[in-house]
Amino acid sequence: MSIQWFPGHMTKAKRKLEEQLRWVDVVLELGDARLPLSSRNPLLRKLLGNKLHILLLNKSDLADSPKTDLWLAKLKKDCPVLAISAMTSKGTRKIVPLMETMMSEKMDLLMAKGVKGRSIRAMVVGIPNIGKSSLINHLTGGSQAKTGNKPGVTRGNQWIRIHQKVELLDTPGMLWPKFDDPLIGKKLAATGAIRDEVFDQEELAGWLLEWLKVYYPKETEDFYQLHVHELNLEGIGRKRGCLVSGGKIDIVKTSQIFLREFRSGRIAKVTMDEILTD
Ligand SMILES: Nc1nc2c(ncn2[C@@H]2O[C@H](COP(=O)(O)OP(=O)(O)OP(=O)(O)O)[C@@H](O)[C@H]2O)c(=O)[nH]1
Ligand SMILES: [Mg+2]
Repeated sequence: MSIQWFPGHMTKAKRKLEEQLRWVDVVLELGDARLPLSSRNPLLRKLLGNKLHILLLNKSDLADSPKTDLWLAKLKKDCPVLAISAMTSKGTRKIVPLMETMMSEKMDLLMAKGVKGRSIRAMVVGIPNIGKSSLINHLTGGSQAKTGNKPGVTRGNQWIRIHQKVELLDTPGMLWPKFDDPLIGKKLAATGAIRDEVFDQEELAGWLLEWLKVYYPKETEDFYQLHVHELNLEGIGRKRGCLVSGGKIDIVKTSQIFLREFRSGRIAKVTMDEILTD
């Protein structure tokens, strides 16, 4: 469940994350493929220090695929990155082999010191609603087979074996969304990362519709079977039969339906962050 972030929450989440990070070799940072920039918290980088780090752009089934490829090419200059979908399983089989490759040097060092058979320890981190639990369930195959508390791992951290050589911390690390920029806030709300109570639904829906008309006009017109001059919340409300007495359109209900249709990816597969050229 998403929560509204305020400084107290952030401090608590940050402290918990710092504690969890001590026990892992590799951090699987989940981002949203529709928001390769806005769904990431820039503070993570600092918290990670030189810990191994993989960026997973989740929900790629909902994103604009050619744009995802452009983003991957850009982001991989910074850290290893994969486009995945915890829903359709796309790309998820590449995660463990990538971890093994990245860890091979450290494992060789451990072997040289006589430490044998040590598993790679990984954890998932990300902002609310990004798919952390879905990915953990996917990687563990819904398995409840915890590998037990590790000696020295306090506060009840549980590990789940996801591969012969890899264990996953069963609770994800919570990153808070960063939305001091109003545009980032709107994008996060549109994709469902910020809960609906935070933004006025009608205003958000109005903004999103204008955004779609700029970036995905044809797809939106086709989906609603409306010409651009009728493509507004009133028009959509009429199409969806959202009427109140007197034949007026129920704009609040229309806004909710429209946001739901957008989030399901049925209007268009979208990427909302513009790729910045170097
Ligand atoms: N289309 C699509 N939906 C996804 C994907 N991964 C997760 N979801 C959906 O996104 C929503 C949030 O997923 P969760 O796994 O609960 O996300 P979370 O990060 O654990 O959320 P919190 O625990 O609230 O922070 C659910 O409705 C999932 O079904 C994906 O790859 N594609
Ligand atoms: Mg969760």
